[in-house]
Amino acid sequence: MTGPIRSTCPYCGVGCGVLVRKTDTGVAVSGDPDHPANFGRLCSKGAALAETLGSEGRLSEPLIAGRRAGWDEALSLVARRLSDTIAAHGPDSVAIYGSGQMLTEDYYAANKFMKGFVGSANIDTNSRLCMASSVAGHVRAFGSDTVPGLYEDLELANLVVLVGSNLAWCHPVIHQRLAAARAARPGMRVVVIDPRRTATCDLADLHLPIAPGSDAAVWNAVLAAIDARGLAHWRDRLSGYAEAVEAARASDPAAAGVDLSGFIDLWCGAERVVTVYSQGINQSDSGTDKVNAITNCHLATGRIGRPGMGPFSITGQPNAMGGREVGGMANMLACHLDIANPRHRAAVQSFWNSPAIAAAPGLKAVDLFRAVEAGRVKALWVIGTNPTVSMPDADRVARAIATCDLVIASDIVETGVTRRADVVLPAAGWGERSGHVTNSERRISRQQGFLAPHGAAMPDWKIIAGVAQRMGFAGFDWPDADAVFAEYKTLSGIAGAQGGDFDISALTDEAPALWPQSPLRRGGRFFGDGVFHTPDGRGRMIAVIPQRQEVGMRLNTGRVRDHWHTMTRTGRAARLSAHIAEPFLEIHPEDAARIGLQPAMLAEVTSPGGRAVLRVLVTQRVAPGQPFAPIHWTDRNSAAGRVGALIAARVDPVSGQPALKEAGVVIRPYAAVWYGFAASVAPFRPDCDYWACATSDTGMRAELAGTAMVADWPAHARALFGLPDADLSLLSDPSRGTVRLALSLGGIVQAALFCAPSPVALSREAVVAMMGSRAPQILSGRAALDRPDPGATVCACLNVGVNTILGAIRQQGLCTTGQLGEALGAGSNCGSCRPELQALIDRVRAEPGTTPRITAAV
Ligand SMILES: Nc1nc2c(c(=O)[nH]1)N[C@H]1C(S)=C(S)[C@@H](COP(=O)(O)OP(=O)(O)OC[C@H]3O[C@@H](n4cnc5c(=O)[nH]c(N)nc54)[C@H](O)[C@@H]3O)O[C@H]1N2
Ligand SMILES: Nc1nc2c(c(=O)[nH]1)N[C@H]1C(S)=C(S)[C@@H](COP(=O)(O)OP(=O)(O)OC[C@H]3O[C@@H](n4cnc5c(=O)[nH]c(N)nc54)[C@H](O)[C@@H]3O)O[C@H]1N2
Ligand code: SF4
Ligand SMILES: [Mo]
Repeated sequence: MTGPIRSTCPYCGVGCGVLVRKTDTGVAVSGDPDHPANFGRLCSKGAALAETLGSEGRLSEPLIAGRRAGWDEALSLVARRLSDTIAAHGPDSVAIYGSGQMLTEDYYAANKFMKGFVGSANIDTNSRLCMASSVAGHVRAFGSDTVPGLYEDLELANLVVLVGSNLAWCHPVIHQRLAAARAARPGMRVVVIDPRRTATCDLADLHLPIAPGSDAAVWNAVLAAIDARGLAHWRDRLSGYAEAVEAARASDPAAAGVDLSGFIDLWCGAERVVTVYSQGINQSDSGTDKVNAITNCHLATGRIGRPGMGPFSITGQPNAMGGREVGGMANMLACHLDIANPRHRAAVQSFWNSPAIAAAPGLKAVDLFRAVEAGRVKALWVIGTNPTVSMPDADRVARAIATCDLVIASDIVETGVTRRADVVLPAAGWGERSGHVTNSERRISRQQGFLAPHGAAMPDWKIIAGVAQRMGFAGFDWPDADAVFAEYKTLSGIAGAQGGDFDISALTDEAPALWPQSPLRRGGRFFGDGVFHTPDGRGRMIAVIPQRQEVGMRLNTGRVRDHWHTMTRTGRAARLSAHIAEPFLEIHPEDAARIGLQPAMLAEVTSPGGRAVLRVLVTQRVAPGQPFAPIHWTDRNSAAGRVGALIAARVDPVSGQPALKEAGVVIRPYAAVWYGFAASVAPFRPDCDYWACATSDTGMRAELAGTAMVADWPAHARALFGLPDADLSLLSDPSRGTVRLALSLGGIVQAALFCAPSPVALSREAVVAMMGSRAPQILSGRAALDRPDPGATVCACLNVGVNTILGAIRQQGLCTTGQLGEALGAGSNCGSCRPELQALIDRVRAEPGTTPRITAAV
């Protein structure tokens, strides 16, 4: 490798450019200063990319019924069985369930394969769980799935509203750009609308902790005010204005549960306003209506498609947008063409020269897995996603997959799907293959390979093409990924000629470029001229009737800062697990008291669909009745951390997107009689009732608990760590019921276990640091364990813990994140933790004289 390779981060939809350099020990990843999404910035996840590339746990060869096979055998088998299934049961008995993390080339190949050659639109993706309501809302309002604005609009706005978006943790580089813009223009205002107080609120002038699900009532109240105050300057250019306003007037703003008047004044008073929204809006059984309640306000005022203005659906996955462009979902064709339009279908079929073209939308994710369960879909190919964790009603989905006649799984590691698959196909991961992604602002960038694929792994497009060719389909003999992209560009030109907005036929160089890139138009914003892609060219207002919200214990779910979904990649980096190492339940003190939950105890959460056991975090950040749990834990790293099992599969009737932000649950204390903490130099798999594992700097660490007493701790530990012959050091205190033990080989500590009848309080960092060292003191506790506990990591880059930070703030009287950076380094690298640092500063300021010992950073 000469000079750095330019690529794109594989995590969130911000789409940051990265530079990859070879080093003596591997590779180093840094932000690309020339990339217009991030201008050199990275968040903690992007900054740790180099640590996630290891080969441990990677799938290296195709597997047929668990047996290693060559590519030709595996692809031929898949081709034969798919052909047989289609011959016996028709095209709709086959389905692909893919991912917004597939590259555009992969998506293009999969879509062409299914819709053009298998002849079924049964190809849906995890974008159904993510962006479907935004897509449907865009199509209703604009006549096309077009994001009107650009990232720069957030910087140019006078008011930025973040609705159902935890930007600080989920799109950290945009958060940083917004924070910098606000610091430069103190007049700028930021409002956060989220029932939960998140890290994003540090930037907010106003946080509206609305009643969950009440967003439509909020935006209807804004629309009614827009109308009443004479601000609907575009009303004559729109259709449906009167009906939308009538519905808005009829809806009850009190449903929001908070006073909206200040917010309404701010919104009405700011010509330059951007409303950013994400899963708090989309993941709802009325998500499409909520999207349109927002677009209504921007359309009515004409605040769209001009600098500093517009509704902004921010995408989650690195190529969620690319998938929408390619037509990677069951109700789309390709290049924003319409599956219901015969002219569009004919154009695509003739370009593909294909024997068939799907004539009707296929099954959307929830229905797709129901059809698998019912045996109507007999062959399922899952690519780059793990529905046994991320789908609602996840246990039911796992059972459906287990009963399916033919399951094919393409992944980079073992997952809940690969374990149930008949054929496992090892995919080349990030850094091992090249192709394109499109970020939230429609910017197309390249992911560039710089490593040889692991083992026999191949890029997804090539795997799909290999199956297609073996089924006798013509048009899949691309020599490389560039050839796939070139074909796609040509098709987009045909779409453009049909009047579509998505045309990249004139995209020439590899620099990150905003679409469209057509002979007529390059990049820019959409709809600032008031002309839309609807048949009459008018923007459409939608009358929104807010749905009534159910009351009761409502579990909210979402993300944490340093993990990505099911953790197959971020889980490999110790420093990313140091921030939060265990699945948790945030719960309000009143709920905790009523249920009988103390901080750091375990809670058992049940719903009709499933069960989870989570660490209790008592906090006022959530309201009573609205506990929150993260989505990242699977059965690989926890005994019962999969919250997807708790969620009922209720969907939005328009978009088919499930309501993943709410599950009716029952919470009780988990009947643990002992709690433990374990660390080891080698991986181990606990088999006690409760456990949660994480990668550590020195190996592995785990939180444990059991519902029955253990008679012989040394024997238990030897079995747990697989160290039957190690030297044992044991310190037990029968009066307190505590046990501390270490296992060493040749004087080197291999593993340690600490147990107590209540949650174990000791410095995890100190125990972890002792693994692999000569530490005769490990059990005495005095030497290192009772050293000041740095606490859970807040700054992942420089490994600074929460207690260290609080100590410095108090003792040195620090008041700004900049001062903390100078004193401790914290927050001075990627900056992802600055919102938390600011929150800690605010906390110390608000509670003079108190010095609580804090062991969790969230
Ligand atoms: N660190 C990290 N970043 C990620 C990801 C990750 O896994 N980890 N995943 C990426 C992906 S694919 C996605 S889709 C995005 C998601 O990005 P976000 O949508 O920002 O993240 P979430 O945490 O899912 O949910 C956002 C917020 O919605 C709030 N919410 C819940 N119910 C309601 C409601 O009724 N109304 C309102 N207004 N808010 C509500 C929740 O409290 C939560 O704070 O993140 C992307 N970025
Ligand atoms: N309760 C609840 N559930 C949710 C959400 C929520 O907020 N709450 N959010 C939903 C949202 S928005 C999303 S996007 C989903 C995400 O959920 P998933 O898509 O299930 O999660 P990931 O862990 O991103 O799955 C990606 C898989 O692809 C594999 N992989 C990585 N690189 C490659 C590659 O190059 N090729 C192939 N073939 N495989 C690869 C990874 O190992 C991993 O197994 O979760 C959804 N589920
Ligand atoms: S914000 Fe972080 S996770 Fe998202 S693309 Fe940038 S570096 Fe990657
Ligand atoms: Mo997502």
